[in-house]
Amino acid sequence: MRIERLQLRLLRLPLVHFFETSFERVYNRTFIVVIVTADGEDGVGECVADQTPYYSSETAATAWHVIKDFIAPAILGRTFERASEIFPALRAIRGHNMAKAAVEMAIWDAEARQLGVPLSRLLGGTRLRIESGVSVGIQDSYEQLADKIADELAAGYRRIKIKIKPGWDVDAVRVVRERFGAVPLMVDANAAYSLQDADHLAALDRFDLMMIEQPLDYDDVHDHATLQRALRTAICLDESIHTPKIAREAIESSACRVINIKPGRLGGHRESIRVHDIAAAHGVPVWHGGMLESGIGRAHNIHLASLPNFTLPGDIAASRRYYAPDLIDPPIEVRPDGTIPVPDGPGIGVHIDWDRVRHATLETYDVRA
Ligand code: OSB
Ligand code: MG
Repeated sequence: MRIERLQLRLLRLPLVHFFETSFERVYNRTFIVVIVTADGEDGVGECVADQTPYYSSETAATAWHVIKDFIAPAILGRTFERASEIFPALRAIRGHNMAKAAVEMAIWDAEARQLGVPLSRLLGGTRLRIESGVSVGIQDSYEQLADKIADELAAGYRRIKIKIKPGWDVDAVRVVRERFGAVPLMVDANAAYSLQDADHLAALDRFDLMMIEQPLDYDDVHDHATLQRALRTAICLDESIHTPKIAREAIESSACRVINIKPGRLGGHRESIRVHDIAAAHGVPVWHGGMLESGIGRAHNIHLASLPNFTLPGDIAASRRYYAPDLIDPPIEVRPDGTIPVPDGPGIGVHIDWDRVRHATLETYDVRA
């Protein structure tokens, strides 16, 4: 595959409902869509870097800069046998996994389209549908939280994750348990606590949660191992796991019993598969996270989540929870049984509505070999 052309589009889309984590409340998403042309075939990827550096150090602006000034020159005009060669070819660029992932994933899409196969086949996926869960943000009141969860359960979702932060944690979980009983439930703290909160977090143990996601610092492994020894509830790491090496260290030091895989955080599909395989070899289950992607990124996620060790429901939900309309038509829908079928057309297998993409575009960049 000769990499012939790379296009960037900076888009802004309003969210259907605001989304609040321990670090911020957002009402819209500003993100980059990448289109790579290889041997005459276009592939599309979405960059999950946000406007703010609060989830990770990358932002849409840093990703734009790194793709334009470093990634594009490193791959344009070069020939690769497979998309799996892209991440290693970018080794000289340290970090910037979200920027790398957007380009790498577009090239996986292009390769799958050239071969005329669904992306899931190329990635090694084994399932035809994936199990879907939802991530419910911090709300204005516990009543609003309970109302949202009631809607999600009625739609069929197979597990509920609620965001927590100091002041919105044990009581929020209690409200959910009292109202909804033994539904599969977990919490995500997005790094809002420290080891000094260990006793407070242990108060969550009696609610029989599936796991607590990233309670401690965004780059921490060691303190999570200490905390895991003090908790009955399983720890899942998200932010901390940005390389396969750290995934191995986290598993071997028992800092977590579950891993959240997000290809944006890891640098794309290749590195995600490596983390998936390391976890599988250690008997550690993984699930697929989400970053409020449009249908483009969401479609990539669905294909990746079809690999065998994604044994827990992920944060991959229907388009209508995020964007109305989505950038893809038809949108992604969840079946009443809480599953999403893996698209079976070539590549990511969804139809992009380019008029909607153009309408949401703030800025473009286009470069050829
Ligand atoms: O920590 O998983 C997270 C969204 C933005 C940033 C970080 C996270 C999230 C989510 C939302 O939890 C998942 C989704 O529905 O896309
Ligand atoms: Mg998370």
